[in-house]
Amino acid sequence: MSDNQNTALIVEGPLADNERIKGESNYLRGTITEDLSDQITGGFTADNFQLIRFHGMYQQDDRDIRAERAKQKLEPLHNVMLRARMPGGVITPSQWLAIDKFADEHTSYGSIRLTTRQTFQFHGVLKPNIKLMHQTLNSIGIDSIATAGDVNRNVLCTSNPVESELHQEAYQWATKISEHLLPKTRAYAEVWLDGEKVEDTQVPDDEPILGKHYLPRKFKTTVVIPPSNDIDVHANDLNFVAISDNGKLIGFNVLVGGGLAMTFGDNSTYPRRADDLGFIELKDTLDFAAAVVTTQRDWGNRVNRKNAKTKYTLDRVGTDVFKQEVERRTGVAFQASRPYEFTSRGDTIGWVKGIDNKHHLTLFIENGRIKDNAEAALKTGVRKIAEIHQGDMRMTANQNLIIAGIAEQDKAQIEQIALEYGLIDAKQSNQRQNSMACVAFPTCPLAMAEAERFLPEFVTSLEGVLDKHGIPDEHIVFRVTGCPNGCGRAMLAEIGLVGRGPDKYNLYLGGNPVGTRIPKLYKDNVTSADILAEIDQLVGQWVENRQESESFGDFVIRHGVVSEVKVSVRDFHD
Ligand code: SRM
Ligand code: SF4
Repeated sequence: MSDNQNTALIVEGPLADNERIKGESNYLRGTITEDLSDQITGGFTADNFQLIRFHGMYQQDDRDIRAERAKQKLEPLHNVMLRARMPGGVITPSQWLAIDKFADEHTSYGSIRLTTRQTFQFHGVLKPNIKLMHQTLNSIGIDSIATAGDVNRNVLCTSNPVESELHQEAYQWATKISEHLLPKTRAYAEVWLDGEKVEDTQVPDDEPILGKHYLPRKFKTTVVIPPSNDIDVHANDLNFVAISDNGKLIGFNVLVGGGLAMTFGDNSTYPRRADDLGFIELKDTLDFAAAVVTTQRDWGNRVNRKNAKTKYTLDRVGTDVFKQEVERRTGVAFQASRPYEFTSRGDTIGWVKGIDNKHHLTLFIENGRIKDNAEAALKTGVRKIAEIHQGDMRMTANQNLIIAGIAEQDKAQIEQIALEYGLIDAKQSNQRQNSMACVAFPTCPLAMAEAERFLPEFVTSLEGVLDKHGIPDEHIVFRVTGCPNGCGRAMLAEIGLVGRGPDKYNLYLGGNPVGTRIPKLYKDNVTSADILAEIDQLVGQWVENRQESESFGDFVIRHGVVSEVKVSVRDFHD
């Protein structure tokens, strides 16, 4: 819990410009429709640049060719990235076939990118194809409402449906929470799906939960089933930790205030673990979800966006004050937290058999990038599986893909396809399967260093280090993010790299394997070669001095290499 309790409930001062944009947007419409028909620019202008985010899109350009285009006096080649809303990451094979086709025909990168929040992104959709994209998705039951912007984002849920009944219940809650917290404006249908105009219906828009100005900042929610922490609760504003009795869900512990982003040089920003507020019964779930969201809506910092997330609200007003307000709004008191334990975090790659006798195959997808290239035709392989698969598919929060609910008689054929297209590869090390990077270059406008394109080769070097020290089958949770926003969740890794500039990273150490500890800065602004040398030396010390089954992250703290981050606001920057 925070040690910084000062009960200024509302931050006074001139509001951030995003507040004006939201307030003047007519419930997120802006002038997006006018911009769509403007042929002069390939991008969106003024406020619409921000507003399209609430509809699940970001304006981008290819940074690899930006300088060259500028030399030719051309505007950047604007396009959009779309992020779909897929609560719990569940997608049917027929939906997959449709998105696979769209990626081929209408995106400049021809790929489907699985994200760290259990959904997929299209990169490189040009303006003339944007409406077609939304209409194609709508025709298969997918939308991209509120996957970006100051709203509750895609709701995550533990991926592997191995305990089928419990997973089904948890997944249904993820879906219900997502629907409950979704913006109610009809702007999305009106702008992208040619839905009826609000003036014609005579029914005005209303946002009973989010309000006309929506939330102060992005908001992230999960439903997690211990002992797996595959969705990384501490990266999220609001978590419902499933508490079960004899395989039946009976309620949730509610964890609030996690988040990983920071800004270099601004010590008022930091990654923070979520606090456990207590246990609630199932029947109260939606009320508590709304109460946490509305408390953050009313108390979150609307003056400074850098300090606007729930984690900062908790540290500013005090966790107990926040908790009491949530109880006041629901009229229900939290009960004492029920015991639970996280014992794992990564996905279990390969086959598992569920308690319903169905088989689930988790495919490791490096950095979530599904594409055909010279080494492997992963995209074709997934398509071939989707063409015959009778169950469903699940995108994981570790950027992998589960082919779920496979009957015994279909197992061999699916395995055969996965092997043929490189989706199962016995040569992949545990280290590779427990390494992850954010997108970064060329599409991310905020990237300071490479991440996705950097990771594969660096992991090969890491494998070399483990091999040299005689532990080729072990792994250290390793993550890279191209800037301090932390999309690859390096701030929950045992070894985390955070991009500072071309081939320059900050090296953080000391997260733990189950993702309940924030790592600490060890070396600032170092090259990848220097980082590798440091890791080589530290792994040598770990192997020589570790206690029985002591993880690398635990070792570096016990050995005094870095100090432990117990309370972020106090320890992270000291
Ligand atoms: Fe993220 C912004 C990609 C998960 C914290 N993130 C971005 C943008 C949209 C850049 C931008 O604002 O223009 C990136 C687009 C890159 C691209 O070309 O695709 C981007 N974030 C991603 C994804 C695709 C990374 C990935 O490799 O999978 C993840 C998409 C998740 C999804 O499906 O919704 C992604 N982003 C995360 C996570 C991890 C998580 O949520 O588990 C975090 C850290 C957790 C947290 O929120 O604290 C994260 N992204 C950010 C931030 C910093 C927010 C903050 O609190 O300050 C930004 C920048 C911002 O919001 O201003 C950002
Ligand atoms: Fe882009 Fe930074 Fe997020 Fe990586 S961490 S995707 S570089 S915003």
